[in-house]
Amino acid sequence: MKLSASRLLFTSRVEDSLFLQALYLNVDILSIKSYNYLPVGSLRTDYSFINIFKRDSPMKIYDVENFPNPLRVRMALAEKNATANVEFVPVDLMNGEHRTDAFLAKNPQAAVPVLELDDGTYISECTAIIEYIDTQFAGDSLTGTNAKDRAVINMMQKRAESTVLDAVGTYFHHATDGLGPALETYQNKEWGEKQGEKARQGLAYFNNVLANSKFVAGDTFSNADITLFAGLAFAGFAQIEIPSELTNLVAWQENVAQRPSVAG
Ligand SMILES: N[C@@H](CCC(=O)N[C@@H](CS)C(=O)NCC(=O)O)C(=O)O
Repeated sequence: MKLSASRLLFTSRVEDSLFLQALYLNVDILSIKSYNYLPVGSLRTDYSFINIFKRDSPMKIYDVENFPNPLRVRMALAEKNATANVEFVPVDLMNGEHRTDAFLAKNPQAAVPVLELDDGTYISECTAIIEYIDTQFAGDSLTGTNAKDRAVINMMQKRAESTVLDAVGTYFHHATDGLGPALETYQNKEWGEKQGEKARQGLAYFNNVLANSKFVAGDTFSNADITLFAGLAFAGFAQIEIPSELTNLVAWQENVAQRPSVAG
């Protein structure tokens, strides 16, 4: 868990009450140091410095770094300057940890990422996790702030997800070796190739969209851009080439790659 140190100055040395307040504030007390500035016998005005560790956020994200869907959530967190507020729990996906009963209790879909809140709620699906992150942290909105923007972002995000990211994913799992024979227990090469074709059409569609707008859902960067960017990263990994004539798409990808949330 990410912790941040703080030091508080309290007048009036009532340590029992401080411990109660610490409990209420969800902080851990490390030490208390008291100073008597006035001689004993005079009106007591003692001071206590109390060193605390504040639990910044008890949010956990179960994921695999550098995988396409986890990338979406990590980009959203970075866009909101909130990465340090989350504890990342690595899932040993290549050895099938995501298919164990313990993980299926968190996400019956056997997939990462999964967000765990401090009350024990598990949230899967990147769109749901990013919606939560977007409303929980300050900064430019990734999901829109009015009815029209929210609807347009939602629509374009879904298009990027189904026609690029998920289509590439199906191509990868069915038409290539995917994650290897231990995990790819059912493969349908023809279906995979068909989804690869769908992904190529999706890329051409977004190239047209980006001829007229700076970002996928309009003038501002949004969750729709995050999904498409992760889709292109997955396409590169799965060796689906982005045709160089899709100049708008290539320029947009270079532009997004320069954002601090990607470039670091
Ligand atoms: N629609 C899900 C997709 C999640 C997903 O497919 N994650 C991949 C990693 S990028 C996974 O866990 N795959 C497990 C597997 O293929 O067995 C989301 O938005 O989170």
